[in-house]
Parts: sequence; C-alpha cells; structure tokens
Amino acid sequence: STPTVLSALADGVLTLTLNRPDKLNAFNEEMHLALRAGIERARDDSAVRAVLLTGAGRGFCAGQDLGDRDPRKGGPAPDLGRTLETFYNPNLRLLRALEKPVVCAVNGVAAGAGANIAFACDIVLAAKSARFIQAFAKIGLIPDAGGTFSLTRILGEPRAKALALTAEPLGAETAADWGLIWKAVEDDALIDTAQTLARSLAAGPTLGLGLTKRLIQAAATNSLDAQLDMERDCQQIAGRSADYAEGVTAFLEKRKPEFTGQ
Ligand code: T3D
Repeated sequence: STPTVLSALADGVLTLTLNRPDKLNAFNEEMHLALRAGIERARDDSAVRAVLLTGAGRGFCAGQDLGDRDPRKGGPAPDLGRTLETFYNPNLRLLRALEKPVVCAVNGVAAGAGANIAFACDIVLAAKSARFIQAFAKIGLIPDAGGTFSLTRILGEPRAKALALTAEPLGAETAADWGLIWKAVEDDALIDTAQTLARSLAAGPTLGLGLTKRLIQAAATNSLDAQLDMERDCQQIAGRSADYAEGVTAFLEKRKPEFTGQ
C-alpha cells in the first residue's frame, strides 16, 4: 500500500512528505507512526543533518482524520486524551527535542493539529496561498499538538485567543508579518527555497546548530541567570567540536568551511 509518509535522504536532508493527498494529509494512526519513525530516524542516523517536512498535493495537513472519529458509527465517545498521549504528543516532543534543524514547507492549507505541527518546526516557510486554521473551535475541541503553547508564546494572548476562538483562517503573509512563521514565498518557489535552505543547514555545524536550538527553546522558561549558565555549558561543548576548529581555520585561511557535523 502507499506509504502515508514519504521519506527520502539526499545531501544530508531527510525529506518527510505527509502523503494522504486526497484527505489533505489528515492524520490517521498509520501516518502518526510513519511520521514518528521518520523523526526517530532523523535523530538516530548521523547521515541526517536536517529535516524537511512538507505535504503531498494541494494541502499541507488537515489535522486529525475526522472520518476515524465518526460518532454516527456508534460506540462510546473516544478518549482523545489518550490519542493525544499516544500519537500527537510523542511526535511533538520528538520534533522539539531533535537536535537537528527542522524546516517546514507549508505547501497548502494547514488546519487543526496540521497547523500546530508546522509551528513546532524550527524554520517555517509557507506558500503565499497557504492558510493556517485553528479548526478545533468548529468541532468543539481545544487547540492541541502544542497549539496553546506555540500560539501564546509566539503571538501573545490577544492574537492566540482570537485565532483559537474564531478558527478564522490566517494567510501565510500575515502569519509571516506576525512572526508565526519565517517567510511566505511564491507558491511555485516554495519547494526550491525550502530545499536550498534545508541543504545549507545540513551542510552546517550540526552539533552547534542543535545546541542553539536547545538554548532558544529553553529561554522561554529560564531566568537570565539559568540561561547564561546554559550558554556557558553549551559553548564549552561547541568549543570542543571539530566543526568549531574547522570554522575558525577556514576563516583564517579565507576559504569556505567544510563541516562534518561533529
Ligand atoms: O481526534 C483526536 O485524536 C484529537 C486530535 C485532534 C487534532 C485535530 O487536528 S482536530 C481538527 C481536525 N481538522 C479539521 O477540523 C479540519 C477539517 N477540514 C476542513 O475544515 C477543510 O477540509 C479545510 C479547511 C482544511 C480545507 O478546505 P477545502 O475546501 O480546501 O477542502 P475540502 O473540500 O474541505 O477537503 C478536501 C477533501 O479532504 C474532502 O474529501 P472529499 O469530499 O473530496 O472526499 C474532505 O472531506 C477531506 N478532508 C479534509 N480535512 C479532513 C478531511 N477528511 C478527514 N479529516 C479531515 N480532517
């Protein structure tokens, strides 16, 4: 059967493509597990030095497959706390803990958990025609997949609440103006732009980039003192890396560095 997530490694970039295009790449259990396997591979395989997450077809991801939640099929109400704990939350935690850069190319509509998974990635590019929708309010749910965390941290309460309570679609250009994503790009330039960015990150000093990600994510909850201590400890590690020695040598020799990720 067709894989629900396509996975391809080239130039140090592991491209993971959500692949249920006739459902706008909505999540079923198989797609959750396939995405998890992809992120775990990115974590465990030293040949992977950056991840590019995108969607097949005209959408990025429409969140939970509601066909798998049809109340008309009868039976007790589903335990959605359990499905978050089993399927969504592990992937969110893995993405945030992955000490390699994750680029997200939002190729089309990103709704519900689909939007919030994009916001958990490190650098988000979106096609100008893409929209982000906190669709949960339309079906009586709360924004999950880290949405209440990322929207509030990134946007503050006024915009987070308006998006979550109204489920109003947010266009890619406004999302970029608001700082919710990195850039909105022309639709036909999206994949090239995202691949170029991911390749250049994959050729970078992976260890240092991973520590940088860890530090920036920790800043939201650390005091300045704790953050300064953490910078000290991470810089100590970075300063002992082969890529730091190469970076400084290349600078002094006026040539391009060749990083190995170590
Ligand atoms: O359950 C749990 O485990 C808890 C976790 C929840 C996480 C969540 O993400 S809850 C939120 C679920 N998602 C939504 O509520 C979004 C539902 N989809 C939409 O509102 C719209 O499809 C979009 C705004 C995303 C796109 O609209 P449009 O007009 O561009 O496309 P469309 O015609 O609505 O969709 C195209 C097809 O995809 C269509 O199928 P068809 O008619 O061609 O056979 C549509 O049914 C299907 N599709 C879209 N989203 C979903 C879906 N099928 C199942 N589940 C979906 N989420």
